Amino acid sequence: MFRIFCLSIISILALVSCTHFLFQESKGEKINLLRESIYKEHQLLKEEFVKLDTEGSLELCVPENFQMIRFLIFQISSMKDEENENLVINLINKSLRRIKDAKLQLYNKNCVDRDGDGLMDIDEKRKFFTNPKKSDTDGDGLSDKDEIIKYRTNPIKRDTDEDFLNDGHEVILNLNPINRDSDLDGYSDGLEVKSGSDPLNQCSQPLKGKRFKAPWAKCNGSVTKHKILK
Ligand SMILES: [Ca+2]
Ligand SMILES: [Ca+2]
Ligand SMILES: [Ca+2]
Ligand SMILES: [Ca+2]
Repeated sequence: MFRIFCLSIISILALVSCTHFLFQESKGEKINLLRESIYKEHQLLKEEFVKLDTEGSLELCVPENFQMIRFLIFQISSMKDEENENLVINLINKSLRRIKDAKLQLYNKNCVDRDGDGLMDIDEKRKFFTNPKKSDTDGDGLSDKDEIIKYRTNPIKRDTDEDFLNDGHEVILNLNPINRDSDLDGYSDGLEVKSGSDPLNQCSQPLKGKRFKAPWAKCNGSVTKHKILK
């Protein structure tokens, strides 16, 4: 009887220890699998980020998001061997959400416009070569957007038509900033303003100064000459 009792006890102990061993092993495997999947996710995250940022578009479109993603990836890299899988998973998920959001903004052309001139930083840098931190890059009084869309002037050149009147001044005077001789009388707008003649009237002309080659617009009446002011 005692022998049977002893054998039962030994069997139970063996079973408990075996179960404990199996449980430990499966827990270890699970952790290893989890680590492996985290590592893979992290690799994919880094690859996607590098691919998106190859041309620097992401940073130009969503700079704050970009900085955060870069920070999160750095954090994840420095943590992946530690015993805090849950935190790493959270960070990876956070990064993936940020990347998804950044991609969507880039795709929808919903990028930042730091100077508020209506042109996105990414276009100012890549297409127009204007300053994304200055709404009026050339300082002629016209915003970059107005120069590009409305007046068709050069946003990085104060005097687009080179008539010695800057673009903003011409707009104020109702002159054509992309035609150096708005009234087509042969005298440049700059010369007319300097001499006191009317740059919008063919019958009002400077007394002296260079005249462009004909043909000129005709004056219906008599011409008044104006002396160049010093
Ligand atoms: Ca802008
Ligand atoms: Ca301007
Ligand atoms: Ca001009
Ligand atoms: Ca003229």
